[in-house]
Amino acid sequence: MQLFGKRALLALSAFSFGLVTASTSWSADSLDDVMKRRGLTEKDVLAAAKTYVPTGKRDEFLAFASGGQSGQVIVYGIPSMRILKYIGVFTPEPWQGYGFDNESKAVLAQGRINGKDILFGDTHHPAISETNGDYDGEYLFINDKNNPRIAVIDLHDFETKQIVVNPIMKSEHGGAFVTPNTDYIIEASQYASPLENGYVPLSQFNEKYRGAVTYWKFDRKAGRIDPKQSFSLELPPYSQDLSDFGKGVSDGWSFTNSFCSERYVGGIEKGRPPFEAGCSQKDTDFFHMINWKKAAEVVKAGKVKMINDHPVIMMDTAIAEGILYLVPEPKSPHGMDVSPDGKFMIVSGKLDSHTYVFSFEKMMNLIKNKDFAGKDPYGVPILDLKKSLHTQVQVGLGPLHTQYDSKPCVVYTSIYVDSQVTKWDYCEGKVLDKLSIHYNIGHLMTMEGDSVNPKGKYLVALNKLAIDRFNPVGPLHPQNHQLIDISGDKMELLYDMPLPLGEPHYAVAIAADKLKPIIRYKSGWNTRTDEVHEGKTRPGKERVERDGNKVTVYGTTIRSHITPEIVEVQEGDEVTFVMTNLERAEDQTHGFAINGTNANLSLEPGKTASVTVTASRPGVFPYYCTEFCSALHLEMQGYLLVQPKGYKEVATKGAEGQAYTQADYDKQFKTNIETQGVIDSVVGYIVARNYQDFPPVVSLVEDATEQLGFAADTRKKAEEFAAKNDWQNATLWAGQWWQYQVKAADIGLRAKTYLDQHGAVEVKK
Ligand code: CUK
Ligand code: CUA
Repeated sequence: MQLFGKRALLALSAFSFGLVTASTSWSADSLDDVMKRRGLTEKDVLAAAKTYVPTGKRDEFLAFASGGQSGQVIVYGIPSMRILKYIGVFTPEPWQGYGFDNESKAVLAQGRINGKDILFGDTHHPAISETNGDYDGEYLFINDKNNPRIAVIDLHDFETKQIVVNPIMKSEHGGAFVTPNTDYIIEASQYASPLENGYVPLSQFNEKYRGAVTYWKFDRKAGRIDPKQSFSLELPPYSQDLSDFGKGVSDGWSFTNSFCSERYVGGIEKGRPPFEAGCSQKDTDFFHMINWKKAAEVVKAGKVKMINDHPVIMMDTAIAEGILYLVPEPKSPHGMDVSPDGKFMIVSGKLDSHTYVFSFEKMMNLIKNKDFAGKDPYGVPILDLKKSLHTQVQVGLGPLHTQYDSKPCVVYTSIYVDSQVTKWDYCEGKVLDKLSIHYNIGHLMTMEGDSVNPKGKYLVALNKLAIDRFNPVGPLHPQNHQLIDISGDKMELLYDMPLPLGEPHYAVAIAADKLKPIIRYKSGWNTRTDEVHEGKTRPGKERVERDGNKVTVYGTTIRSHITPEIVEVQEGDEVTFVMTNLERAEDQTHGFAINGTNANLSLEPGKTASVTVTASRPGVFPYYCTEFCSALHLEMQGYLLVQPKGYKEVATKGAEGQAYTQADYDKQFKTNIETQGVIDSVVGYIVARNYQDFPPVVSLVEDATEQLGFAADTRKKAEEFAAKNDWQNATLWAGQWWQYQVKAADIGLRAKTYLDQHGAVEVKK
């Protein structure tokens, strides 16, 4: 404490004597020197200049990538490719306390299947909520392929709020994609299975196995999916794949492609050819064209079968009502991307070198005229491929996904086998440019590229393999996201970003200025239900309540102490800590962890979170704050003491360390008075400038003022004890008073630095 005290005072006095000034010197290296030394070409330097975002500056776009097998979402900036956040979604994420506090455990518990916790997810397709087909930056949805589920993430705080489990699917892939006003989120099955739960032999595949598509109703006001208003359509047992919603002229329709329309059931272990052979025999598969608006009316009219308590429109109803059609598409297709105006649907065949552009107008005419090429085995009308096509373009071997540019008719398709991105014109049907990537691209993403208003500028190639791009880290390589400049005629590769969390499939990117996340919660907030937490605790109201063997600790955290600091319980008690972070200052998060348990909270400013532990064995269990939140962070500690059953207190001597005298008190008092002088000079420096023009400084000043208020309160306590000649308590409270002063000074210096760096000017009084 003394050492820090001297250092802090030194820093403070250095400031007050004007010795601390912003550094103006710059490295003596010239750009040429650096290029030579690091072996950089002019092209490298240009690419660097296009991606580099200097300290303090921000990115133009934010990307949300699926985290693949990690079950999370990865957030990064474009063009810098700096990772900003991993959002815990289907999998516990310790830093955020996700899956460790009771509130987020309740969210993960929504994702239980047959009562079982599922602790991973295979996330594929994130979707940002839309208003009139434009990204609105309010919500993000993402699917889990392995255990058919959709999660809702609120982009006001980047937290997962809800997980819904698909009631009829056993596997999925074609989600999450949203309607132009986010009325519905689509989820399409992948591997056909019986819609009911239970065993059905594969010999009954054609009759009993089914695909399906679910339309999840999104309640925008509640910010949650409403499962009661959601419904599904029964589909043939083709392996449904990607989906997209129509927009503009095609609003009201959705499109879902499929592979293995051969309905092969495998059996390699019996000497039969594997799935990959049986599922790629035919030249074409089918995409499903579904009138979801009409389907919603059919559900309202009650023409559904309840399966697992969930309304399903069966195929014969869908056929009779004219809401389901099939369109042949290149075999083993991937990608289903509707153009910004909704007039075209682009599909690629993984085993074809062509990409097919379907015309919504042509298909609607065929439907209107009942001009069908035939029916599938389930009676679903099939449209003629040639009559549905606008054009067909040879783009390369193994085309997958397509994204739209801001320039009319321009699109980019990922070419998996050739490891390329092909830029082409879907109106004219011609290739414009090709760029090699490293290696084996899956999805690709342009800025707001699946909205009605793509922004162009950048493209990210989400590559499946990295091979030799990065320093080797063992056989499991990171993924490689490559940033490509698409502002000119020729695509230019700018940057390789390794992503080491899982295999992202799709990603979406939104203009950063559309996102308006909060920086603190309303005080005492349950961030998972978005309500005031029932255990919200105000300063001074911290307490421990007991009800039988249930003990509830209503605690708070603030720099730099946890209240209470000592919690004594008996062996066998069930102890719940409900902790409220009292901070209002930006980024002043505290953690809370208890030895020997999984208790691990992240308490962002204003948040209340709880955790329950069972005191199953007697002992001493230190708890502490896990975030380095302040100079006395290490002292942000406490003890959970679990007494053995039947324990009787015995009096002991010399319980704790040091005894203090009047001289100690006087010394501390003098230090504090001197420190106050220094603080006053910092305050003087700030208020002499136009600090009110800088909102971050205004909130720092508020925070410092609060700390000084605490300092004044503790000074009073110190003086009261001094008046009673209780030098022990007087000295310790004087020490606490000084702690608040140091915090205020720390904040003051941060404000001063900010003002210096942002060109604040002196104001004349
Ligand atoms: S999928 Cu993985 S590359 Cu799930 Cu959209 Cu195409
Ligand atoms: Cu709070 Cu460390």
